Amino acid sequence: MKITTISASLLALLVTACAKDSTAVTEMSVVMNEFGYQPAAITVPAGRQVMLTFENEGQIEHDFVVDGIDVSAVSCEGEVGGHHMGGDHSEFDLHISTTAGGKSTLIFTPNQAGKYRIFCSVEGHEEAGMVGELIVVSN
Ligand SMILES: [Cu+2]
Repeated sequence: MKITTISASLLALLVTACAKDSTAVTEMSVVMNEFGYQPAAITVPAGRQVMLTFENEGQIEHDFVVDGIDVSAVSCEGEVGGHHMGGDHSEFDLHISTTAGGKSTLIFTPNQAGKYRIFCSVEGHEEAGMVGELIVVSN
């Protein structure tokens, strides 16, 4: 009986998460591998919710970092692996990792237009060329 109760609670949580996702205005998929992002340039509108889904097609864990950006309502879902989430748990403003072969989703609202550098914070990856650009355009 106890297990049934827990399962029902989990299901309720999942349903809630899906309902939240459907409000995303901009949804994009980004592929990660050794060593880059595809696409490397991501354009999103300011002031609206963005949902980026990362698919790691590489053999090792990668992440997505943007620092020095004004964002709100940051959350992460999926196979984020051993390190780092967004928001208060990260040293960076946006930070989500994705396990090898995994998928993870980063939700945020960018508040100001501008061009922001993207990089992978796994040691040596930025130097190997794992960088990109997040372009936030005003409405
Ligand atoms: Cu990487």
